[in-house]
Amino acid sequence: RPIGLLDSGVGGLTVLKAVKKRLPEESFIYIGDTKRCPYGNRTREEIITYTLEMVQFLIEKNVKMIVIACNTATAHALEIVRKKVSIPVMGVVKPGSKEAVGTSSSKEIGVLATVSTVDSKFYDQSLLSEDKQVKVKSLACPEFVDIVEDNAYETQKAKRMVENKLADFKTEDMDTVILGCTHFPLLATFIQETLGESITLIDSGAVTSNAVKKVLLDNKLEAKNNRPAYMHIFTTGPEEIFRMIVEKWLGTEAFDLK
Ligand code: DGN
Repeated sequence: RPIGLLDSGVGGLTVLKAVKKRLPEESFIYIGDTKRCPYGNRTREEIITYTLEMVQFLIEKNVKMIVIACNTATAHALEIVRKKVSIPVMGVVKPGSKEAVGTSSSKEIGVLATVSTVDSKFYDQSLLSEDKQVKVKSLACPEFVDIVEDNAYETQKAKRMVENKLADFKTEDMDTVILGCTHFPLLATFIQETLGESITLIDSGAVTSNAVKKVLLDNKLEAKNNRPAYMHIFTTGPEEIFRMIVEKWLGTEAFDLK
């Protein structure tokens, strides 16, 4: 059975790529809710409803576990989804928080996320539950999501936008910044250039792959090696831009877009 991943759009592909690399023998079903993206400015109720719809879709595809590859959906719906389904469900906030607290020496950590994730204070709680001494500074960057969904994340316009947005973000002691939205790793080069080499960026997708591996092992759900792995990718929105981003990010041969 495949692993299911969901996101509001293309952002969760950054998680899919990392998990696929870590677990090449596994099969994957991905659903991006491009039609209703961005989730970042929506109400909690909307985010919960849409997330549950995608969960239902994945359950119908007979997935063996679900990764909510969206920080906004994780912040609002993780616990609700866990209560609804009988397979393991994980989000991206806890793995990212753990890694950030482990990485930071100063314990002053930045979080870049959507408006809704920042307002939920889910990262603050998650980071503080790892270490009570942590100081958190968050910034909502909704415009980063739009530029990624428009497939314009490698342009000069994107670079300038990141530079302007993050010009005053860093504090003197901050040494670690969480990319608290799964769209943001696509802008990681510009974010790193702007914040400078003294900052370690935490890509929650990359660290989530280790947590996925652990869940599979703990629940004896690893793929048996006797079937070829596949990657089926679905979008609720128009296919064209989605396909270009998938191809650029995952490679042309690797997937099957539905
Ligand atoms: N990719 C989503 C996240 O990680 O929060 C949110 C993007 C959005 O829908 N605004």
